[in-house]
Amino acid sequence: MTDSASIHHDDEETRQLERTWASPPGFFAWFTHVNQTNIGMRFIVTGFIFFILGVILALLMRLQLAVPENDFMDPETYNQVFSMHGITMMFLFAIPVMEGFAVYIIPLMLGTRDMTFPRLNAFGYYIYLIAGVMMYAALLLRIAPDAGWFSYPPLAGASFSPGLGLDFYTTVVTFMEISALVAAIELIATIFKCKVPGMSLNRMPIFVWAVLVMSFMIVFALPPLVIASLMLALDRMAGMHFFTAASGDPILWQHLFWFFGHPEVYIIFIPALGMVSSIIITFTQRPIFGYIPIVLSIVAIGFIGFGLWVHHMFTAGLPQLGSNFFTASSAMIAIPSGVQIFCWIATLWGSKPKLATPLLHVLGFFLIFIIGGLSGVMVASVPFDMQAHDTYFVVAHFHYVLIGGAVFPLLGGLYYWYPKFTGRMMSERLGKVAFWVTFAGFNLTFFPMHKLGLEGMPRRVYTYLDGLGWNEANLFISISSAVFTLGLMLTLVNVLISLKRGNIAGDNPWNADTLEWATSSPPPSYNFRHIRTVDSRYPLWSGTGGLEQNPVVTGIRSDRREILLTSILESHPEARQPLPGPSPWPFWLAVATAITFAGLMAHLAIPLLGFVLCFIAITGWVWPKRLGVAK
Ligand code: HEM
Ligand SMILES: [Cu+2]
Repeated sequence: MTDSASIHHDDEETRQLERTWASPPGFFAWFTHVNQTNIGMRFIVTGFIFFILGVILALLMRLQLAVPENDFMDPETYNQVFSMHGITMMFLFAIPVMEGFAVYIIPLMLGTRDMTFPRLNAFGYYIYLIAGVMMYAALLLRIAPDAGWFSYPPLAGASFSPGLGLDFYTTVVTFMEISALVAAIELIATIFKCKVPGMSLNRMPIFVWAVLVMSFMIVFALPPLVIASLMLALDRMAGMHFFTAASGDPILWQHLFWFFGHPEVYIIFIPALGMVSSIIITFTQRPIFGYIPIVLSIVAIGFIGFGLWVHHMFTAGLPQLGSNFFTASSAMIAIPSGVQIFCWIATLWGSKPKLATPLLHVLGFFLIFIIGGLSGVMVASVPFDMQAHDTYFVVAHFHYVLIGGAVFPLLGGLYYWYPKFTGRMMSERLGKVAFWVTFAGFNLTFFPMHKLGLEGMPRRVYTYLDGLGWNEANLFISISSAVFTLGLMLTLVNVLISLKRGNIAGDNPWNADTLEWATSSPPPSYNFRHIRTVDSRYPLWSGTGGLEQNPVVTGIRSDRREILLTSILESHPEARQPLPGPSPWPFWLAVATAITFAGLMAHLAIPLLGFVLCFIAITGWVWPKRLGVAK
């Protein structure tokens, strides 16, 4: 392939690919983009913006709690702020950011040019964006939900929470879940059908496995929440009594909510585990120890994660036998988690790993997550939980799990994939400083909360009395939360300045093993010029020549958007699949869906109008036209 004729041919085809896959320029055209790298990056950036907002709300809470009997915030404002902190972190930050990383990276890891349903992908993003903006508009207008992110009735019912706040919860949260579900379905289809030939299931990178399990969990965990919040909406708006009065049952809400809520934690945590594996493989420059045990334990966590939800309800007065069962299943989750930790340690053992910032974050994750796991085993036991429930002990525990288990790996993943996203490296020096400040600030903030909890400080209180012995710890925690935030801000600064000043990364700066590093950084709109087959779990490492030696798939058209579909298990080529190009309709359908849901809060006729608008948008979306053949 060195004669000038073929090079000339190559250039011609590259130009054609560029034309075919280009996203049209201009402000209005922005709303028509569907390429997976565009949409994935939007999820990531928007998710981090909501993270910043969530942290700001947390700082406001800590400002209020810094001293006893503070009147910086009135109780109502505090309730909205703490509810929005939880809602933001769980719904607007953690799931979308994880899905954003997946949407961006998975097709690259699989070696394909895009996802299976690009327009659906764009639709999911706009749903998410509109839902987030609506929630924050409600907060600015002081009509945000104020009964916590779990919104238990009867407190969340119409008689104790009149006004629009909880209506926002029941309608907008439901609406927002469409986005997560859409992305999950898209990821499952892409992982099963778009792997490059030769990438059989047992050669898929662990991150891909993790995203697959996360996506299945989303598909099974979110519908109960959607149904529960619709029932709550009916209670509130149509005078029904699913959760209140003699005919209803508030415990039913708790079951439905936590049947979603506990898996939700794993939905955030499992992709983070995948990131950890990717980072460990790359920085030890070794194949992972125990690929199959790791994959099996990720799958096991996915299953067991659905059998634990009642441990959030030990104080609700459930039968003793049931509680015992859920204690056992909660403790059981430690087994697959332990298997993974041992496999990682075995991979690291004796490998002389390079202590770059991504790996530092992984080590930070180990430490923090183990502490969170230990306090988890403590609260999994009913007698202990009777004491600790609804105290700051639990606040400490779940921040150890959520921030340790998800945010630290995520920051590691950010440092790791930033060069792929932007073509530039982040500063290692600033990255290390940021890591240590974040790590110290985190522990100084959340560790003392264990003590406060054991001393009886309840959670979800807007203030506390003087003389209870909680003053010093609270002041200390509030100051530490500023240190923690400072660490996070250093990473933000690093992200921003490296955009312009970072060293040029090249295709594969870390000498990593997976296919996303086999294309330029940032990837071209068509992801890969040549679709190459793979013959190992570590395609960029295997053999002497690596990927360059492998046969190329030919026959995929470059004059229209087209991807190769392969079989699920063995990844044999099956069909060529044309994909739709840019379109404004996903955006308009998202707007119409938003009108349908939000309209519920104002008048029952508005959703009817919304249905008509949705119908129009769907018609536009599916209107047949010739698949855009680039001239
Ligand atoms: C600067 C970092 C953070 C600080 C200082 C912080 C602080 C707090 C505080 C003071 C509460 C209220 C506890 C209560 O009264 O019950 C809280 C609740 C909560 N936080 Fe955070 N947090 C931070 C980051 C996070 C992150 C990254 C997540 C998730 C990924 C998270 C998830 C939650 C959840 C789910 C709640 C429960 C809200 C509720 O009860 O409705 N937080 N946080
Ligand atoms: Cu749980």
